Amino acid sequence: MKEIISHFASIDKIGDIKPVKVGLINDSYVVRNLNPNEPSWFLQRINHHVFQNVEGLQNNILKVTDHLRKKLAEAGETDLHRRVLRLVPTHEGKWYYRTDNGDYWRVYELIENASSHDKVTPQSAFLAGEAFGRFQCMLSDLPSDELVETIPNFHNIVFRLRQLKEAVAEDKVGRLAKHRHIVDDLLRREEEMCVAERLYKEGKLPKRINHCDTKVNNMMFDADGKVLCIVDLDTVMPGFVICDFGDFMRTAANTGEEDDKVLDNIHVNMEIFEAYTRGYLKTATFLTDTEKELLPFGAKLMSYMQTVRFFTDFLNGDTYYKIQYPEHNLVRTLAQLRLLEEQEKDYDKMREIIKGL
Ligand code: GN1
Ligand code: MG
Repeated sequence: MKEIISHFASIDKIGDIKPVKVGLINDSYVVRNLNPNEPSWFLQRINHHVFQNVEGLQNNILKVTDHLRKKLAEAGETDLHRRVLRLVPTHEGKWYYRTDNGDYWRVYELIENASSHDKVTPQSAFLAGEAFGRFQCMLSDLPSDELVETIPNFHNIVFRLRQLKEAVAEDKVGRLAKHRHIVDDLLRREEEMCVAERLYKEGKLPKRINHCDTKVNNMMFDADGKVLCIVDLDTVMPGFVICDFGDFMRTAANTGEEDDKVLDNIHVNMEIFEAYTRGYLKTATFLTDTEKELLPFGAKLMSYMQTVRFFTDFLNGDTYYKIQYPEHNLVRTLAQLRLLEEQEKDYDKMREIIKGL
């Protein structure tokens, strides 16, 4: 590890290296800088099976962070090193380092005195809503043809359902028989869930630059509970804003865990839903009426899409998401499906809240 970080930083300054458990895709470490006047580092091994175009991925992140930094500076922000991620180049001036065995690594400056949370209060949900709206606003004039699609069809539910159907047809590891009812449960909702893709084709729903992974813990707060910045920029690419809205609700407005084994823990936290929406509508001033109307649908769509993705991975033998125990992807599937059912029960309430706002 020390050898890897030394391609980015001066070897005589490197202190402790500790793994951190964040996310289901990349491997992350905090590397302490022995020079107390300079920032420490956040080292990541990029999962290049998931992100197959690492060059394109890193270029995206560079463009996005440069753009955000420029916007923040124009708005008079001074604490720039904590308000936006900053990549650290290698000694050769590259934005990633490839080892002889084909692994890819990158380094960010560590954002000090900041933390992310798996649960939020209504107050912090409001601030989070404002922050994600602002994030989309700041990126709205970055030409989207300058970004590559780091994972093609990432939030395209038509594509995700095709992957599910393939997994069902192949049943590679013989896991289908006991769980066929899940396939039925999912496919019964197929037509409804593909409505956004249909509206897009008809020119009624735009794509905008999205974060595409607005999990609640992808946002850093300072010690006073103020939002500092949005992290995990791997999937910033054009998409439907209702998906970013929905992914936050999937993770933050759930009283249970993403992989809760106790399904009765799982309900929609309506207070969080209301608070986030209020914050988001305040800053996301670009939304069309169709987008606003589809926000509660976005919440359902993302729980549905995550159910489809977890279950597809379960059927394929757990090749995509990191798992902690053998049936983890099944447990995740059932928890996300329950969340979807809860959101369906509360759908009219969610729509009322949006109308009221
Ligand atoms: C993955 O690794 P992480 O936690 O940032 C996934 C997201 C899923 C999420 C589910 C590139 O995100 O799309 O919503 O797990 N990222 C990728 O927890 O597939
Ligand atoms: Mg991510």
